[in-house]
Amino acid sequence: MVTRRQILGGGAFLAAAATWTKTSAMGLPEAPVMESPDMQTPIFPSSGPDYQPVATLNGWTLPHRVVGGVKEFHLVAEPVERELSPGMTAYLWGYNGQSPGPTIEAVEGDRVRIYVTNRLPEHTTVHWHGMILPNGMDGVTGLTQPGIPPGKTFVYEFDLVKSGTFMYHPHADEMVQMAMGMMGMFIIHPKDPAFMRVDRDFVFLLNAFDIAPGSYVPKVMTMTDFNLWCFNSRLFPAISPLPVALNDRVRVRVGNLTMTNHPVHMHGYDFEVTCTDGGWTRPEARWPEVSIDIPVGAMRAYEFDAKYPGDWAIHCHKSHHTMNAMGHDVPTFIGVDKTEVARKIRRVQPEYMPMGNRGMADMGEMEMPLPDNTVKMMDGWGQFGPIEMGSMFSVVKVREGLAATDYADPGWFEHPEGTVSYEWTGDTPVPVKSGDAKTMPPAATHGGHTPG
Ligand SMILES: [Cu+2]
Repeated sequence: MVTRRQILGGGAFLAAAATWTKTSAMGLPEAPVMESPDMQTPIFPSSGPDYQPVATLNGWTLPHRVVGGVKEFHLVAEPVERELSPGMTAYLWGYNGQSPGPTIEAVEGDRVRIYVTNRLPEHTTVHWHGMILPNGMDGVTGLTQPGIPPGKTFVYEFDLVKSGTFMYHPHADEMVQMAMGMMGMFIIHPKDPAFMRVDRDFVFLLNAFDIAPGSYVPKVMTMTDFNLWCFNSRLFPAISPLPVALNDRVRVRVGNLTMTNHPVHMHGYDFEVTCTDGGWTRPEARWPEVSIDIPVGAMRAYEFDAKYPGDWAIHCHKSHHTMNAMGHDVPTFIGVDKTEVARKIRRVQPEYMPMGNRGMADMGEMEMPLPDNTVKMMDGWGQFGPIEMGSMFSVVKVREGLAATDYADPGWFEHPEGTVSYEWTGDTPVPVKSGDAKTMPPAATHGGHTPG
């Protein structure tokens, strides 16, 4: 009788085989799938060094397991249906049910093993943008590895040698796969929990699609003339707000994987870039900003102390990027009297509505029939009326008394009496009282905030 030992022919091999068997029995790590496009509550660490987890706008963090001290993750590259906004769904490619893929979070010094299963109709790879790792783990098809064929699973394994904000995306048929929405963020928290500690840490990607109104699949050949400009594959007013407790130290990390730069502007504060995808910015190398240009293929993180309560807009400052699906070859009619021509057209087309002779703000409240699967050019209602924005726009909501783990939308800001711009009616204005922490405070009364 031939024994198993005789076939394997040696104790060492047997030991190896046993190890293999054990790993095999564990199988691939679970590959969770996210159904919802809503922002999921951050996952606080249950072991290892403490850190403040990130909140991904309209996104989530990929759970992991630990095997022999290695953090194991499982990404599945696959076609997904992503709701860009209620009423508009895109057929994209992404990871684990969503585009962008889930945010991966780990800690400096960790060793990670990331299984990547390819369920796309063509090969793919994953490139870990900004990371210091062995060359063969860099994920460039043909250069550092063969493409992962459809149906196969490849393993990436490396040590996380530095903390910071990184991205992941394919380096295989890159133009198509990124235009289809394949990308995600990779956050490495510092090993020292006190280093660069914040109370709220938001992260999102800037991405763009060209999807004709009424259709579902992005045109992948488009180079610059995209019509949907997104925060994390989502369009305002469907983008999560950024809820912040008064006096929180806040970080906002923004990655750009579109084909153009985006000057991200936040109202109500000045702030400083504290991190790029190259690493943390030294304090002596920072300067105050209110708009931060995010170059193509780059990440910028900025920080501020949330001293001023309110609903503060955060948006791309290219005004075309705060408009949803629109045609750009529309002539300008400002100042043109179209009354007579409209009267004539209505004889044959009774619903005809002349547009844009006073500007285009009317479109914010206009109820027009839309083709299936598209969104209004500008949308969103605030407590004072239509916001007339779309696409790359959201609101930082700074509130007194928000619980540290509360990321729910706190609703609209209740403005203290006398602090809202108003119509002049000929009376002598009453001065707004100062010294109240809830109003825009003068320098001496910064809401009692004590640094640190
Ligand atoms: Cu922009």
